[in-house]
Amino acid sequence: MLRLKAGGRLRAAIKNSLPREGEHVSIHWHGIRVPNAEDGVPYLTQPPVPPGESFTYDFAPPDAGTFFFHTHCNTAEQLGRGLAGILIVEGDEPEPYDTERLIVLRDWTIGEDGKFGPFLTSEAARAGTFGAIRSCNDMIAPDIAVPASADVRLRILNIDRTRNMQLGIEGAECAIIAIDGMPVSPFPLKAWFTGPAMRLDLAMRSPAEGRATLYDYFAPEPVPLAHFRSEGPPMRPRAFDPAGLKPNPIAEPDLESAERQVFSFSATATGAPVAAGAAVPEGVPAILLDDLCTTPQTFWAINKRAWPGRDHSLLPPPLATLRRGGSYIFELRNTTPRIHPIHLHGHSFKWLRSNKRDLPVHHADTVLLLPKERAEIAFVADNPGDWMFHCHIIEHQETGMMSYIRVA
Ligand SMILES: [Cu+2]
Repeated sequence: MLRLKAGGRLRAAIKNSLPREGEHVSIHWHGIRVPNAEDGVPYLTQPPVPPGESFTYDFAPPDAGTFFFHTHCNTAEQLGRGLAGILIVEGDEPEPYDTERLIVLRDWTIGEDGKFGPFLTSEAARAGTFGAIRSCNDMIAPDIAVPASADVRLRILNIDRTRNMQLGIEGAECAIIAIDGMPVSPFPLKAWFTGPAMRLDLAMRSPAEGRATLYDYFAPEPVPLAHFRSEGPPMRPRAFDPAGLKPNPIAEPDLESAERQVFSFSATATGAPVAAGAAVPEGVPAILLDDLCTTPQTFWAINKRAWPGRDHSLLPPPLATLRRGGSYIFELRNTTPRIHPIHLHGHSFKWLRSNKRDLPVHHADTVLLLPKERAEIAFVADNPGDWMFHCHIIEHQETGMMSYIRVA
């Protein structure tokens, strides 16, 4: 975990010590509005870092909050094996909480033989490959000590490659205070649906005695992920009234003049790539691969274009080019029966509405699209460069549901 203060600068060198020949790496700073050259996407924003070589990132995060960083190369396997870290930017609390706990949720894909993998399976065509072992802070349902009757800030991160989680806490009062690191006016937590890469900051009033439990309800039976055990004398006798966090300097989109763009997230019918110009069989959606881009398997596409591949080489043209400083409304249409957490690099957007759910307006960098959902987000395209726009179920990303947006 890296912690720095808002306004501070991060200089971080990555050294590739991976043993496998050709296994290159990079670091993507998820949710941080970095300059494009620091965004850590091989071929798109930087050359990949081959074994034995180094690369130094240098930027000042403009926003406080809960973020993470991860490799953006061969992501299914590298993230699967654990190449990720947490980045906390401090400075958003007008008054400090009594204490804070980090809650990092993920699966581990480990077979009965005790070995990692496989990380990319035919499940890529469906929900993706789930790990056999679920963890919180690399432990199974740990017991986490907290002071009794205290206001505890929980920084919860879903850094799994595949798993969507409906998070809720039983045994304690909780309010959501930030989503994807971006503050919201506190509102009571009932349950909140998170996909891979999404974060949730909670204020929790710990119980006077006993314990509270964090559950994932998106399962046949609720799965306990962590327990919070109260210790010591009660700290706060008064009613729970959590303080909000300071807002981050996100530009406000002008919805009146915003240009609307529609993005359709779809599946291929056959799982086979269709080369550009090739005859498309009747009844099969035309998934056009860019000429240079070939892969054995393509299951997913954005606006009927697939850019598959584990290493992001063979760049297609951008999916869309936005005018720098312009306001945009993206309408995101999920035409599939699967859930897709759609992530845009370099920007924090505003959730506006959906045809399926009534969520409070909030900022985010990843939007969870439910099956057949149409959601609208808005933002100012104020960060110039080429920005990845992809599903964060990594197997969906690596089999086609990946593209990029140019801000010029
Ligand atoms: Cu997906």
